[in-house]
Amino acid sequence: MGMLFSRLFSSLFGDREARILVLGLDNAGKTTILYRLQVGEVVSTIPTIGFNVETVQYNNIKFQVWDLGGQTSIRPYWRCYFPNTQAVIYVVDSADKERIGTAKEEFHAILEEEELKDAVVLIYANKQDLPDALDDAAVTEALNLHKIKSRQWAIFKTSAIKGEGLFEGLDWLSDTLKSRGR
Ligand SMILES: Nc1nc2c(ncn2[C@@H]2O[C@H](COP(=O)(O)OP(=O)(O)O)[C@@H](O)[C@H]2O)c(=O)[nH]1
Ligand SMILES: [Mg+2]
Repeated sequence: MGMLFSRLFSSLFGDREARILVLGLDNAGKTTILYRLQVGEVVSTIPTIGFNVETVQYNNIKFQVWDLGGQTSIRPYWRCYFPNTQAVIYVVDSADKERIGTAKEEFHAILEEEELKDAVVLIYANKQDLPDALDDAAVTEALNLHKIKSRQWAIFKTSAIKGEGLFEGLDWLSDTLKSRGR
């Protein structure tokens, strides 16, 4: 995995510090994905304001993860993490139909953040191994992805548990960032 990752990401960002945010509702599978990628040690920190941020540093690329939804009072503090973000990986529990509406609202709220306006967006329709999971077309519809204008995005079916689809998504991300000269 480490080698594959090098191929995907080495020299992609030069020496520049880059950030990839991995976001989504709690229980979507974000932490599982972070461990699945096996690119480094996951460090968990709780800033004074009180939300849990998991970080993996891979060369000059920082992957950072936290849960969306819940407490609105801490949201302004998320902005500390937005500068230098090249990409957002948005993880959806495709089997959680009850909360897919919330997942959609949180997603579009994140896209409206000024400092994330240039970030490309990769959506993982996760938990595809569950029998009642929505497929990528259904998640596209549920999240209203076609509403996204002037931003590159793609959706991939994944199973973090089985390790499926994750690298296909990262391949797209890598190609997309490369074509933008980043
Ligand atoms: N069936 C299935 N379960 C998953 C998948 N990804 C994560 N999970 C499970 O979903 C739960 C929440 O995962 P976690 O990574 O902690 O979600 P987070 O809150 O987004 O970080 C855990 O019990 C995981 O084992 C998946 O692709 N398929
Ligand atoms: Mg987590």
